[in-house]
Amino acid sequence: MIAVKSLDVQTIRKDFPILGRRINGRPLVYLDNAATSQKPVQVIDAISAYYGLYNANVHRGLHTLSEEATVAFEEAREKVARFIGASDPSCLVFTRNTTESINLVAYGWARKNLKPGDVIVVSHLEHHSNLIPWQMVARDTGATVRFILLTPEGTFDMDSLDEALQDGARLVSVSQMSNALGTINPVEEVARRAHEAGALVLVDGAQGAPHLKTDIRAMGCDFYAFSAHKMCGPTGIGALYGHPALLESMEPFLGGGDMISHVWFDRATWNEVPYKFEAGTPDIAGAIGFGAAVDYLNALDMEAVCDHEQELTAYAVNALSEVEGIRIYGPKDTRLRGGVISFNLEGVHPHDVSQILDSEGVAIRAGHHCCEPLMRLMEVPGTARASFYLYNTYEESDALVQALHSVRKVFHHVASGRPLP
Ligand code: 7TS
Repeated sequence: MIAVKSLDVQTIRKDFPILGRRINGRPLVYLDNAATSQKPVQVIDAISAYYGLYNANVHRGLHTLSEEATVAFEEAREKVARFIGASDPSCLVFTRNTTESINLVAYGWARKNLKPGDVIVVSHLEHHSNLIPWQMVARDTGATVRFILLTPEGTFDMDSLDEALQDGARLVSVSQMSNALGTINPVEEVARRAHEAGALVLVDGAQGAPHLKTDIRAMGCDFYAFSAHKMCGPTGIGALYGHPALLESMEPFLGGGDMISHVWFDRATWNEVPYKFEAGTPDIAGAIGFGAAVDYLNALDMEAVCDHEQELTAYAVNALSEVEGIRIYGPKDTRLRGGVISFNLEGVHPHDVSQILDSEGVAIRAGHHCCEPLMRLMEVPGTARASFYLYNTYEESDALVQALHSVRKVFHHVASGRPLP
């Protein structure tokens, strides 16, 4: 596959100061991007400029600084909305992260609308943040949660979606891409079938927005949840896109300043969307940093980002397959997966893999990746997970493979009882 516009990774790397670090005497190889991405200097500078030059609260003061901060905050909303293909920025609510965005739908829409007999459909590979809120809604409303099952390779079994959609489905909530297996899910087709059955669709874009060119209109979802920190932006800020009519009809999640229109001692009326859902002083610096992050990604071109990651992943999967005793999870066809590779080494706990890799400067994540039920299905305590982003190189993939050979060597010696050379 030839990239429309290929990434100049060496130049990109210069934008990320942290990538110059050495860890345990080795150059940092950061392969924990599914947990959070690193931040380019453009984002760090945008946040610093806000605090250093025009720090003020938004939407209230009539002084110059407050006006400047408000303009920057609202411009960020426009940029982020445009980034996911939403034409109307008022449909984009700033939240703390994907988790809060999903909870906003759970509190603002689901608790108000669901009743016994209603069904919420999620898949077996969801992150806890797209499972627990629905378990809680089910507990509080009497609705039930049904599941899309997985094929042995970790893709959606679409027949099980059709079954789950029968009788009472009101909401289907699925991830665009799995953080545990890397599977890119067919969200457009899920949305089509869900809508045919009369259900709304929420897409958890935590792993989608950072890595895949995303257009919520083409996807056909009613809600889209994502976090800035996985896409070059700061922590503490995320967003929920909602269909305008749905946001209008929803109850606020938090009450307080900014979310009201008028207040009496015994009642209040709500501000317009999206402010109705943004009680209290927002993360102004975070929103401005989020805007700078999408500027950065737009300048690179998301199709080029996606192509780079898929090519790098195909290369890495191929090289990793040569490591003795490795088991790689998720789809074999690398066109069906993003830059996440979950694996286990026979006889070695994933925590030990991660620790030995760290001693060689390679940062990966090990554990259940907030997908404990999926790990139980897979009958593993957890996996080791390498996850790529736009600044990762083929040499870094080689360093990962090299470090895994070291892991094998250490454990081979431990198993044989011989001292390490
Ligand atoms: N959904 C998916 C698919 C995710 O990967 C994550 C975070 C979330 C939701 C929650 O995002 P948050 O920003 O609200 O925390 N995933 C991971 C991970 O894989 N390792 O650390 C966090």
